[in-house]
Amino acid sequence: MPILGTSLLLAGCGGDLSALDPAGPNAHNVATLWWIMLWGSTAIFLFVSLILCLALTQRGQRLLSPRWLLIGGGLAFPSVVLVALVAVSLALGERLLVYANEAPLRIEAVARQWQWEFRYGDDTNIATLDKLHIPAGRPVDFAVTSDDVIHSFWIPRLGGKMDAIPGHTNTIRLMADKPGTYGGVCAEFCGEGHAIMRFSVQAHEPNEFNDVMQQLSASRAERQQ
Ligand SMILES: [Cu+2]
Repeated sequence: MPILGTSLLLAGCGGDLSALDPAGPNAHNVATLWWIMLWGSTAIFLFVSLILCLALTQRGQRLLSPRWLLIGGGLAFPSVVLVALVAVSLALGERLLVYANEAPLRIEAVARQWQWEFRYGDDTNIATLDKLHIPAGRPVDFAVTSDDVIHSFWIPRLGGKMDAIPGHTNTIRLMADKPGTYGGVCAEFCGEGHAIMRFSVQAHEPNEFNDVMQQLSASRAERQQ
């Protein structure tokens, strides 16, 4: 029954904003750490519950001396758990910078109340609003900044968040494993329109991505005429 309950609960963890449904290497590392922490904390909770049950049912009998309870439960146990957790998170954190054969693409992500503007490459004038196009299988360096207040750039299925700070540029490298549509949000409260400050991400096959860039460039040139 608990397993069925857990499965039903986790069935609600899908969707295009779910960090538990990773679609890129960064997000895989984040999700792995999340699962390790979930199962680790479950094991600790069950262990402590067992000790509590023993204490309540075996009244009058001393299973461990207070000295050993303090050293084992107060020092050794948390030290082992915390050192293991730090080691795993450092190892996973080291793998957050994705390397691939191809050089990363650079896209500027500019936040403002309450929309996202994406500017592609240094030498193009191509920009899109609330719709981000990326090539699948190639790392992308997002140069994240803001025009007004602090926002936060987050594509949960591709990786962690990055603050968008006015007058400052932060860079985060993300990659989509395969073509698809993913959701993006502002993850920092930024005013009354914060809840609707969403964008969609379309990851294309590399050739298709180049076609989209050419189409955007052509329609921009047309508009300027
Ligand atoms: Cu916001």
